[in-house]
Amino acid sequence: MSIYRLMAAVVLALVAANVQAADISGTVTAHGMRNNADAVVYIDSIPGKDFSPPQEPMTIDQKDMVFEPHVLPVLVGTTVDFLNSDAFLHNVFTPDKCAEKFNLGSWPKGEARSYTFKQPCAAVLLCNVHPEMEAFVVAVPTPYFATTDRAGAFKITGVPDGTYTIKVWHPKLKEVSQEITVAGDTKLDLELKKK
Ligand SMILES: [Cu+2]
Repeated sequence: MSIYRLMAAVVLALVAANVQAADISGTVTAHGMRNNADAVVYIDSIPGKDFSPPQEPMTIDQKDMVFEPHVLPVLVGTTVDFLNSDAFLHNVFTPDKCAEKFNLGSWPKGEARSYTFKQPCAAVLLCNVHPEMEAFVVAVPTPYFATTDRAGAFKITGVPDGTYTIKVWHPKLKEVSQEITVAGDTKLDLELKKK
């Protein structure tokens, strides 16, 4: 079989496997914020369903004294590599119990240190060298999550039809929880307000 026929077969198999899966898309309005970015929209735990975390780690970079990305959602069990891309030392620690208040020490340019998020957690990440640095890892119980862009748009892909609890987390605004029934592609608009 030629490589092209093989690729075509793989694509067709993937399409067939995804027939039942839908997208949840829409916008989040973050009232009182400069823009609508950095909200995490996700499906909360589904009774009777466990999901395997990805084998490959996710990465948060420290570059020009900024954590990139600022907000990283992951499936519980995912390992995050914290990379230093600056020519000086950075540190990463969290005061949050759900991430075991980890402190990874400090390390030079080109190196990374890792932490595996073992339970649902919205952990703030700080650097004890640069107090202005801040980021968040949001570990959630399902692989169905997305972050919003500055316009507030989000898209969760590959969701099987069903009824779920959608949650929205934001660094500064009150968490929102809402039931949703997915039967094919589904639209959802949400509003976040002050705590
Ligand atoms: Cu730093």
